[in-house]
Amino acid sequence: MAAYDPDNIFAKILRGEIPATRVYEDDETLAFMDIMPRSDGHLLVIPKTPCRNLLDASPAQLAAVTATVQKLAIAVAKAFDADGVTVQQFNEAAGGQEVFHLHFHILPRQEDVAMRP
Ligand code: DGP
Repeated sequence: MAAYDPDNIFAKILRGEIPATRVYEDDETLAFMDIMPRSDGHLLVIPKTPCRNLLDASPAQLAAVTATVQKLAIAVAKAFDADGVTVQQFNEAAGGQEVFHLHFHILPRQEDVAMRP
């Protein structure tokens, strides 16, 4: 597995070098809107510390990120009056990962509405 690249897009968002619509932040995690939403309310949750993906995560990073994922999945489901929530996470290019900083997708879902590609 390649090393963590500190110039990945999400690291730049963390440093405030590129803009993002931030929706939640605590000491260990940040959440912001996905720039290419596949459902209304599509969020991304990331750790504030360097981590390439799940295969590279420490137990502490994972605990912090998944706690935020659960908190925001509940909040966004309520905010969007969702019928369900899809949580997705990709690892390495072969696993569908495009940005190499650990992130979880939170996608509020409605009955009979397909996720956009
Ligand atoms: P993946 O690594 O396959 O989970 O996809 C990365 C996701 O990150 C994809 O849904 C689009 C989103 N994304 C890519 N660049 C940016 C960006 O500059 N800002 C924001 N907010 N989201 C981005």
